[in-house]
Amino acid sequence: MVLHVSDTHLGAAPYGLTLRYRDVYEAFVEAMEIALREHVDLVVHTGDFFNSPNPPPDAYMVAAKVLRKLRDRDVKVIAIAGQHDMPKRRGLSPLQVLESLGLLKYVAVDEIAHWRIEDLEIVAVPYKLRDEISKLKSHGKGILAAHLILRETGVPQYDARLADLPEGFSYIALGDYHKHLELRLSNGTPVVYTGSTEVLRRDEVTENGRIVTIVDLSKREAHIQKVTLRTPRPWIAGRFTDVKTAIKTVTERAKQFVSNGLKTPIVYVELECKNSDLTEFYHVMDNLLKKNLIAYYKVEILESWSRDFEKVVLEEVGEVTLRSVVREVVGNDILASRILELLNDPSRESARKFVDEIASNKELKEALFKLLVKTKGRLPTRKTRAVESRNSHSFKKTGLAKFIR
Ligand SMILES: [Mn+2]
Repeated sequence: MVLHVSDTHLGAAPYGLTLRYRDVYEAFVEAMEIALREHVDLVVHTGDFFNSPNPPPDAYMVAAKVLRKLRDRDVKVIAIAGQHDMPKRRGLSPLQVLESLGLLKYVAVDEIAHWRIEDLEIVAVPYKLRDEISKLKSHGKGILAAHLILRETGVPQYDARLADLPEGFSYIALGDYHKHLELRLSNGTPVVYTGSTEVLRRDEVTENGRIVTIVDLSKREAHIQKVTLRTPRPWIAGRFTDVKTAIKTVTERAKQFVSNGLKTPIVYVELECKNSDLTEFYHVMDNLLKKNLIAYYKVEILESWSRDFEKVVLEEVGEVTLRSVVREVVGNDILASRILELLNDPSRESARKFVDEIASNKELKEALFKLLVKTKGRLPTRKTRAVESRNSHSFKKTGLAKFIR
């Protein structure tokens, strides 16, 4: 039996919160303890073990404690480097530190590794070598482990397509994509992103929580079983047009999580409402914090007046480019293109050329004079000001970030 775990990101502190820093460690520990509880022979970690190539000492301590336990029970652990636990320019990966301490035996960082562990053949492809994946082959019962993004995840910048993956393996374990996703090759081989053990960004929140995958390779076909972790902090995320509904939903769901013995949730809501309705919302959230029913809340306010305003402005302005804005403001095509040239190459030499040309060209001189009178030295016109206000007012973020230890 094999436990597939991924993207544990030890040392990460989502939102910069100490609470979340701890959550990341706790989820990792739970995932690894499942390996002991389920008596697996092998743990396959598909990358981003650490959140950075220079993890904090705490991250090493947490990893070492768990890995020692697994080693003592003769559970083998393979780890491949993702982009997070790989130095950007030079030096070792923290995985190699664990390797040199004898805490990890099977590590793939700079090369594609081929191991035979009992009757299993394992090929491990670190992030750095991800483009080589289509060339690989299995000669028996095998696992292919890699850290890369498949097009099938829906992530715009992908590394490979499902169809690029080689056939011949019994199970393909993937990391990098943080949501749990099960795919199959055309011959039926399971291709699994088991997902990260904690939520690092809001768009990683899933309905069914955080998952590790147990793979049974004793039969001809791999049998996979999902195990949901209990330590990851639950989320209440959503968009509401009505404060009363938002309050009701958050309160009910928070109580549910807590009475089920889970951690207090993170609340992240987008509200489309008037400013005046917010006092009540904040009041209730502060109360939930005080009663220890939620851990943290964040609210984004989308005011309805600003949305209408935004629509009008967009229709009026059309496509905005620097060129069109400058032309609009300056009111003279030749002067506009000279100014753009100067912006492109703001050297002393081009400035001198610009001044010389204006001094010798009556039309340009007049255009510049008109511009200075029109704007009294301030350049933006009504339209450009509107674009600026769209950026600075329409999506007003109210970050009342609070959390209780
Ligand atoms: Mn990751």
